[in-house]
Amino acid sequence: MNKINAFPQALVDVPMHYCPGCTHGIIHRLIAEVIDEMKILKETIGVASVGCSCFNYDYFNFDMVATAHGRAPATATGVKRVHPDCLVFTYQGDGDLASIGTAEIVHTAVRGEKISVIFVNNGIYGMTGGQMAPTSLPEMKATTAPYGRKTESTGYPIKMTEMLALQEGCVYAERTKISSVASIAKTKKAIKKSFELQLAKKGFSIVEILSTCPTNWGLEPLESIKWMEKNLEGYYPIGVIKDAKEGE
Ligand SMILES: Cc1ncc(C[n+]2csc(CCOP(=O)(O)OP(=O)(O)O)c2C)c(N)n1
Repeated sequence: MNKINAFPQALVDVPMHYCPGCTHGIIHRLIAEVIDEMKILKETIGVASVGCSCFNYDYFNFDMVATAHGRAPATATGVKRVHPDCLVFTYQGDGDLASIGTAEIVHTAVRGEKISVIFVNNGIYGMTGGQMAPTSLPEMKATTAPYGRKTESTGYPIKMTEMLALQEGCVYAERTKISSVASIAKTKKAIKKSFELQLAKKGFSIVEILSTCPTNWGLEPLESIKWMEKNLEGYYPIGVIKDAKEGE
């Protein structure tokens, strides 16, 4: 029998700790497949941040660095400058990237650090129990916003990827989602493009991935996907936000 797909070398074959319906595991697999296809297992260094994915160094079969909440882009800056020929990426949730680490991510893009950022946006603080994140939608319920997010007192959801795309140092920014076979394939393509641009010594790039948190949203996994497409995607449209210019 012909094997059409093998377990990625870049992933460790152990059960993951994620809740049913969480998309972190799918995103890990996509990153691993891209690393396998690009044959860069020994030249990849990932930076794990804080949040549900903080243990992803147990799942990736390449070098990983654990860093403090929000500081992954700063850590990745140092790693990349010491290892300019390695592929360096951060893996960050929205609480991590858009709240505690806002300064780090903005200035890393401004400096045009040649790193890739995988930004997993589920609109909530997952690991710590479903608190409101800067990306939570208006009227979205969270444990710290039991009546829903009120824009009068907490402002509006932050569109990080659009903001980062405005910076000269950012060469590529795309938002994708994990909801279907087609959208998963598109997400993989975006991750690959970001990694290829980095190895071609272009600048900073970010792939924002709209994802789900069934546990903290209080929905079944399939309902979560529908909710994500109807609500999160309504506020954060998917597509290429900034494309790498020809010959850049
Ligand atoms: C400086 C600091 N503040 C707060 C925390 C607690 N904390 C750990 S994970 C987390 C939420 C992470 O949410 P997100 O980045 O959205 O990732 P998710 O868990 O949803 O994947 C928080 C607030 C911490 N570890 N360090």
